[in-house]
Amino acid sequence: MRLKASFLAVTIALIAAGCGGGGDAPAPDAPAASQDAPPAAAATPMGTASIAGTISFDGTPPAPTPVRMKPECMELHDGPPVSDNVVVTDGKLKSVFVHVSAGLPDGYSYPPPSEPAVLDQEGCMYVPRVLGMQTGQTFRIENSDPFQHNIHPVPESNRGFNESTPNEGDYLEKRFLVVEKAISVKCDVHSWMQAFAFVLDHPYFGVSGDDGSFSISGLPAGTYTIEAWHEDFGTQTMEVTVGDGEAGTADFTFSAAG
Ligand SMILES: [Cu+2]
Repeated sequence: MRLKASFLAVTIALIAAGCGGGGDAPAPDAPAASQDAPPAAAATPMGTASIAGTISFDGTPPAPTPVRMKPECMELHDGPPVSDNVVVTDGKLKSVFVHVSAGLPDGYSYPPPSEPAVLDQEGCMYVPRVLGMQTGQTFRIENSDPFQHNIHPVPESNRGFNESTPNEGDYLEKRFLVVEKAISVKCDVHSWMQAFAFVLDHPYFGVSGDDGSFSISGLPAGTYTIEAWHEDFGTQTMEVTVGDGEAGTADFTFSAAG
């Protein structure tokens, strides 16, 4: 969906550029600044290659630790809630953020998709725990719980905030404008709540699901560095080359040893 939306935005940008400026004789009052604009917005190289993979966990994963929640939160869980920082199912690791960290062609920009990146507050947990978004994309934080949460990201490069969603159904909409990895998102009401937000200037990222899988599509042909990050097990990278229409593979294995 994200990629489709980006493509749509690019298409619209192309149409707009065609209608507005084109031709051999630019309007005499065209702003000089347009000379400095990235070649970009009108020529984002969405491609036909993809890279997918599975994140495995080697060894015995640490046992989930019980989370001692406030009564208002406990009521929302069927059983005792446990931490979700390490979720391993059949040897596959969830919540690994995977993205293209190098190899994209220079000189292009990728407009943010029109739909928001959504982080929910549900049972006094952030869902999903790890998410990605593009610079300038709407970051919507929703509240599915019948009481107050506050959302307190602590970025280093972006502007942080600390605001509440008092009631069920409330939401905040924010934007991060600068590329930044693993922004810690906390709730000052419920100290155990933790999410990590990644802000990238392109759409080529994914997060491993319950089955450890991720996929990144719409890539131009090229050789890419794929970076995989887990909050407890560190960062790994791998180079993958894909041609037009090709499906590349990037499987990673994490372990408690790092
Ligand atoms: Cu909270």
